[in-house]
Amino acid sequence: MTTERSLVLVKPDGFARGLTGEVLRRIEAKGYRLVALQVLTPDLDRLHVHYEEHVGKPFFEPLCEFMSSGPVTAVVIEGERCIEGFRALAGATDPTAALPGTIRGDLGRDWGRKVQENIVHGSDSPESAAREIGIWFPEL
Ligand code: D4T
Repeated sequence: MTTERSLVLVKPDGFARGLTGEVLRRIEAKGYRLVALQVLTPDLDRLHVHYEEHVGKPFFEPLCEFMSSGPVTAVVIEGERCIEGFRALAGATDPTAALPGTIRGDLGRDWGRKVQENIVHGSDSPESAAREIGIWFPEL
């Protein structure tokens, strides 16, 4: 079986712009299932753990500040190869370079800030997904 779960975040920019429904629509239209969903404003402690691979990089603190600046929607999705599939739906990290047809390519842009505001996060491997789901949904 290749059924997987992935942790998706609609980041504060996507939430504030009213794009949560559009992101969820694309996930469901692709055929993935929603397993859990929560709206919350994450604190810095949680974000420091979530983004621990980026500790020490110049965008780490701006990234954590941005991510704690307002509500996000945290979602666990499920489906065969959904980790890779959601990354394809999301598009490249840089929303200017992200291809049209992707979430970031269609809906994102560069706003000239210290950190890329790129609407969504998606886990990048089964190991990351398991770790991140534990951070955001410890009850699962
Ligand atoms: P996330 O983790 O948010 O899904 O994004 P990616 O997997 O596409 O990108 P990432 O982990 O490499 O980066 C996390 C987050 O930091 C921002 N960022 C990244 C940035 O502002 N400048 C940079 O140079 C990089 C690499 C964007 C996403």
